[in-house]
Amino acid sequence: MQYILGDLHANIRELERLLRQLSPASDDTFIFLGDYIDKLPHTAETLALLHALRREHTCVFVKGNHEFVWERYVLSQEKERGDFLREFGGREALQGFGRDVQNALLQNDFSVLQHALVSYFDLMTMMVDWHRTGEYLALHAGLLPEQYDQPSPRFLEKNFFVRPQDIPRERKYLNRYTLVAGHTHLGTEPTVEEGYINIDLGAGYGKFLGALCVEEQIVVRSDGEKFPIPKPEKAQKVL
Ligand SMILES: [Mn+2]
Repeated sequence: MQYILGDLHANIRELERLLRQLSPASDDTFIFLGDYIDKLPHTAETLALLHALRREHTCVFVKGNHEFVWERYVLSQEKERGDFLREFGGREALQGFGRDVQNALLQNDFSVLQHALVSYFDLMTMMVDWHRTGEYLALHAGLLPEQYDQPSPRFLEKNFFVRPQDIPRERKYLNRYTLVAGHTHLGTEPTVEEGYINIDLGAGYGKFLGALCVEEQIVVRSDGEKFPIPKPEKAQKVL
């Protein structure tokens, strides 16, 4: 089986609950949709679990906007990126790291942050912008209209931030693939449209984590609830 998992935001409790629901076999694949940390404080434990999972399973780590920003901030030393992290959960992410590391985010001390978050930046070296599997294109947020017919879209910053209302959700990528995205928490049940499925079930807000099972066309929520993805209605054949 292949499972596409929504935004984690360090919600290790829901990740562990969901893994218990899935009870994965060793040849199962996990495709994560990004935003691994920030908002909740369990950074180190979450990253350790992700590294453990990738040793036992094939894992695909899609990059989220939080990874995009942390990378630009710490590795490219773009100081102005710190504002986003301080506002959207970076301070919570560093709660378990002690005062010096927490201050490093206030003072743009990149070497301290790079050292503290080494397992995060290790994971980032494996990340991809998007991943195609079955009839799905897994990505963090969305495509831009001009990318819908590009076989290998090159992501821009906007791809990691785009909101559902700005996505042509009835349109399929390459006329074939439905986008599977997170990034915007729309509700505690998946949102399913012709060309767009959202599985951010709110783990970053203390709610649920969801996994779309590619083969079974079902979303499993971390509390065990299951949501079948309705098959697209076939066009009526005119006799
Ligand atoms: Mn996001």
